[in-house]
Amino acid sequence: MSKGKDAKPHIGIFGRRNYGKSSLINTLANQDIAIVSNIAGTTTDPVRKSMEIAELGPVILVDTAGIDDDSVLGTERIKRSLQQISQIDLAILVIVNYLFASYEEDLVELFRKQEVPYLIVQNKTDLFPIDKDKANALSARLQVPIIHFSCNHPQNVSMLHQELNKLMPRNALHFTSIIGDLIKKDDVVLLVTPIDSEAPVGRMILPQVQLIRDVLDNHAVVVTLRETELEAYLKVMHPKPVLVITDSQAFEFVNSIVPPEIPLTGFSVVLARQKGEFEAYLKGTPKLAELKDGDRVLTLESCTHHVSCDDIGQIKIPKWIDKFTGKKLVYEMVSGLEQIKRPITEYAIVIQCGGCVITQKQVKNRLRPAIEAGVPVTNYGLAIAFLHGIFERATAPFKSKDL
Ligand SMILES: Nc1nc2c(ncn2[C@@H]2O[C@H](COP(=O)(O)OP(=O)(O)OP(=O)(O)O)[C@@H](O)[C@H]2O)c(=O)[nH]1
Ligand code: SF4
Ligand SMILES: [Mg+2]
Repeated sequence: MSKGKDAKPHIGIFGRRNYGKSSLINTLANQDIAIVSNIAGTTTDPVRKSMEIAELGPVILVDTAGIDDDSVLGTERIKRSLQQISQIDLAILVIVNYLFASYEEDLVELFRKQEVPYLIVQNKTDLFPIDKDKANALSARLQVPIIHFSCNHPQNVSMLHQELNKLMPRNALHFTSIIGDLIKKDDVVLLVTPIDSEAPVGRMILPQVQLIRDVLDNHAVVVTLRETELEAYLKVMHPKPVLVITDSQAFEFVNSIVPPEIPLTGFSVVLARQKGEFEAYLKGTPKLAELKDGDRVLTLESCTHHVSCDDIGQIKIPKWIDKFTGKKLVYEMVSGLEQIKRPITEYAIVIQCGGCVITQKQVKNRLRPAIEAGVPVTNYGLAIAFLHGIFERATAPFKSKDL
């Protein structure tokens, strides 16, 4: 089953300048898609290439700028290369002639910290002799595979494919069902999708499409309607839905119509469970009620170009929080991978968007500093549910389940 475009597994390639990182991408893709030259520093910024790799299927390879001890690259560029580590599911570290010094040690330390599995490609073996003892010692010390390779004579490419396949975390590779544990074959799920001035013209938004597909994948039935048709249809609907999922913005209204015996939740609550730190959200969300005057609220949006969350994070959620708490709060928003302006402990709560265009791992890494520092975290869907007094109802369908 394939995932959305940006949710494909990401493999990052790291290593010193001129070591053949871009050449390796071309070899893996079996075509010239990355620029290669014998001038050190050819790749200047991280570049993402979408491709099919034997064994793994569609992946995104991230080519990074080589950084090394003599690097003349600016610190910004180095930072951008290292930032990629939080975005990937698997790393390839390219070395040449077994040089493994502080630059490589620092990189593998970052891989370890961010729980990114990696392997080592010892490249340019056509120029430098293979030393099995050195390779075995390094592999044993780091507990990772080392593949002897030459981009000029890539006989070992299928071995590399196999190792990548072995190391790739299964959850990055396989799409897990969003609500498969809540429904069974032939169940009916009712989706409420308001079509207002904010709805994109002529299409459904990604979370709605993902859920429709998920219900169908589970051989269940999905009925989709607007909130305007909900009341009349529910009266005649037979069999009744096992679950109603509504757009979070229509939550209050839908909550007033769907009888209490029918489980009700929101698209963003469902997606928070699939992609995010759901347990931490369940604990963190009620902290919204404890905000005090002067507290800082940090909102994290994962798109740089706001695709479908235009003013939810910037205007609506702050307005609802102000109304709910009656406090004077300071709101800050960070988009994409932008740096968070202050130390994370200066924020009273962190609100993450639905993260619909990024991977689970990327959401987790984005929230890790806050969770490690004990700063409460929540997300759009759960915060909206809480601020509208329906948090309990919206999360109840999942509380009886193993999270
Ligand atoms: N002989 C030999 N040359 C190689 C091999 N792999 C890459 N090269 C050459 O090494 C040079 C650098 O290759 P790139 O792929 O541009 O290296 P890079 O690591 O992407 O370098 P930066 O982008 O500068 O960080 C080019 O001239 C390649 O043709 C190899 O296995 N053997
Ligand atoms: S939920 Fe996040 S990732 Fe999805 S459209 Fe909104 S800002 Fe972008
Ligand atoms: Mg390069």
